[in-house]
Amino acid sequence: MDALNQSETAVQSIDAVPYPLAFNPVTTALLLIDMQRDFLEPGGFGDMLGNDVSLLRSTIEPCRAVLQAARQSAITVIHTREGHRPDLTDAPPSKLARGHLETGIGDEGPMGRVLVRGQPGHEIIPELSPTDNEPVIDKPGKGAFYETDLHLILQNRHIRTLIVCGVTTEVCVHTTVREANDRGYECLVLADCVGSYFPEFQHVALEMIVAQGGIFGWVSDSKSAISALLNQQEQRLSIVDCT
Ligand code: C5J
Repeated sequence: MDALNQSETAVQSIDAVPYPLAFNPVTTALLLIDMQRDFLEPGGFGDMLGNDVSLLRSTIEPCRAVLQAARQSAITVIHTREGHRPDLTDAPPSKLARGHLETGIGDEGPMGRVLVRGQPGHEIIPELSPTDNEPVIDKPGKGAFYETDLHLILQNRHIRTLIVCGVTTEVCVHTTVREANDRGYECLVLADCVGSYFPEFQHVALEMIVAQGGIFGWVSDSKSAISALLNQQEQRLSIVDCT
């Protein structure tokens, strides 16, 4: 048996609610959703809407630690960004009009045009910058599967399990987890790696995922995920050493 085939049999388990999740690192990806300056930094879109960005910024350090463990264990890492073409032709008029905002999508703000691709605010925060081999999915909607090639990329890599981090919990994380669930993926959401501007939404959104035996997936935390990822990596290395 070669190292890859052996690693394919190396199913691991992550402590989670409602019960431990079995995963195979070869068919698992870390999905980091919309960790963009527009949502997380002072002067970004979220801040301009009057939100307290510190509630989202508390996810940065746990996300950074999980990203590091994912890179170390060589699992697939994928980032997403919510945003639009500069001419806004991919933004539904309803999305542009909603909220009657003084500074809305496409308007000039302190970090350039709000949620427009190529603008400073649209970038992923420097703490979690993607590397060249980590696909970045530009999505026009809340869900990462809507009008993107995410499903194709995951299928090409035989991915079945998604470890999900990002913002915001009840909007783009939830929409993506629901989309993924309907497409047959198993989703593990890390509670300290997802953030909401509304503490009550954070709590309820996580409860909704695990209700009824895990109707949309599993919830765990960064510590458990890191421990499972690094543990499987050690085991794979020891198998390779023995060959
Ligand atoms: C929002 C997102 N909240 N990434 N986007 O508009 O959750």
